[in-house]
Amino acid sequence: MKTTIKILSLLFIFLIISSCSTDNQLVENDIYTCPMQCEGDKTYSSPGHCPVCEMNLTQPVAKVLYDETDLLSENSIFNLTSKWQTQNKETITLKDLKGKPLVVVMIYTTCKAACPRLVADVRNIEKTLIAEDIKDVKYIFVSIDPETDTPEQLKAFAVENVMDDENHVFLHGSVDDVREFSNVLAVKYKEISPLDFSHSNIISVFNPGGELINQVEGLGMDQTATINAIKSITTH
Ligand SMILES: [Cu+2]
Repeated sequence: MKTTIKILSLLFIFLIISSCSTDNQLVENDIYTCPMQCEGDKTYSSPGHCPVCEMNLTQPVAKVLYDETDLLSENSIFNLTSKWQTQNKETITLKDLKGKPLVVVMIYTTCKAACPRLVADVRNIEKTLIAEDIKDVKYIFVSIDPETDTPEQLKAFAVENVMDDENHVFLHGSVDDVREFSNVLAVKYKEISPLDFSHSNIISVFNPGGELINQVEGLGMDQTATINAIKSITTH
C-alpha cells in the first residue's frame, strides 16, 4: 500500500512538472498576428481570425539576419586560427566572437595621444546605438603592444574605462598574430620607442559572420556610416 502511494505521489509530481513546462512553451511560442496588421502590432495568444478583417491569424517568422550555418565566407575573419587572451584570461579564437556585429579597433593602453580619443569615439558609437535600443553589439579592442598589454593590463584598462563587461572584449595576442590581424584591418603601426607606437586610427565594423562591412579612419570623425552599417545588420 505504502509503495502504491509513493508511486502515485511521484507520478503526481511528475505530471505537475511536465504540465508546467508545456505551459511555458505555449506562452513562449504562441504569438499570432493579423497578416494585414489591422490593429497594428497587436498580438493574439491563440490561432483564429482577425476580429477586423476576418483573415486567419499567422505566426510571425523571426527575421533571419545572416546565414546562421557554420559555413564562413572566405572573407570572414573567423577563418583566422590565431589564439587570443581576453582581459579575463580566457583563450579564444576570433570565431568565438561570431554571432553579433563587431566594432573593432586596435589600440595600446599606454597611449597618451590617439588611443584615448579612439576609445572615446567607440564609446560615443555605443551610446548612440544604445539610445536607439541596439545593445547586441560587441566592442573589440585589440592591443598592438602585446609585450606591455598583458591580460592583466588590459583588465585594468577595461575597468578604468568602465568597459569591463561581456560586451567589451580586450584581446592580447602574439606579435605575429597581431600583425596578421592588423593586415586584415589595413591598420598600420610601428613602435617608435618603448611604450610608444605610431598607428592608424580605424574603426571597423564586422557583420555577425565576420565579414568587414565598414571602416572609418580618423579621430573624432562623423560615425554615421559606422552606425548605419550596424543598423543594417540588426533587427532594430
Ligand atoms: Cu594610440
